[in-house]
Amino acid sequence: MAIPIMKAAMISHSHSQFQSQPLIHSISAIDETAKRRKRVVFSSSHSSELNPVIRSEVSFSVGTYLIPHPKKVDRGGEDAFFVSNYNGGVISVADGVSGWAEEDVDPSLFPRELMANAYNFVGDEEQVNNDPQILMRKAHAATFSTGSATVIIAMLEKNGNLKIANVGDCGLRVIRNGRQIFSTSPQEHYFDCPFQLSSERVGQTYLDAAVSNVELMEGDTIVMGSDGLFDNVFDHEIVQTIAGYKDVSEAAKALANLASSHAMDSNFDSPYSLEARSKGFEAPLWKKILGMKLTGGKLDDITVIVGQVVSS
Ligand SMILES: [Mn+2]
Repeated sequence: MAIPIMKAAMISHSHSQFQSQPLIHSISAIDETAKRRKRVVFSSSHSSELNPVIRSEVSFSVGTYLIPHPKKVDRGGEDAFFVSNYNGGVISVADGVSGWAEEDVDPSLFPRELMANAYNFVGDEEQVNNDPQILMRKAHAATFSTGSATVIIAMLEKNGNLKIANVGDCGLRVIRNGRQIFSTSPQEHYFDCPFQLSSERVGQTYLDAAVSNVELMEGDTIVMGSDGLFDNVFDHEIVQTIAGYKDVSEAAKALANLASSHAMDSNFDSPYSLEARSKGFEAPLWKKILGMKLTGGKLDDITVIVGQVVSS
């Protein structure tokens, strides 16, 4: 049965009841795994002497931070992610589509199972190791929970080639020498209804993924996140924030905290509210239909992964 699923579109109200609540780092099996592996420095025994252009091999040093939606703190939110140190590093975020709660389905189950499956396939199955789209296909096929999720997977090869497969509105930015040099683009059916992998036939598949390749260099920084980051923090703020931190874990935490404070600020003109206005949502219609203000951040789960390219 086709179930129209929309993501929750919550603009914070002027007197947020959430502001006094502590923001607790999500605890889940996947998150624990990711935390244990967040320092990814790969040493290699492979020689590059066959390559006439001598480049040192590279890998990601990774920091992660997740802040659940203020109303979903007790269950850890509906984002999931993993970090693997396979090859130069494999990182991924999945964002459970919250509309499933209206069908009495826990929206966190699908993305968590999807990420656990993807993590388990990495390194074990030869054919997935060079193609994030194939990894996405396998992980999706192995996921039996009901639900749906947006998902992004990025794989770094030791020669610096970053392969990205993206379904929906998670995203990735590449920053080099203080400037953003690459960004993924979100895919959506209509405002606030992103492409999504689903347990239902109506959803998208790996074939719908936007696929990108970026040649990374030592010193580059990538920022991957769920829409909770990109709906609340502008790209120039990401670049600015990253510049202030050497430690990737500190950088990820700072970005997540910035997204969280913007999400709860009803006066902040966020990327999300700009997008809403550009799609024709105007007060008072906006207020009337959604009971929300036109400005403000978007309350959501916020996942941030910061990866710095280091020589290994
Ligand atoms: Mn989200």
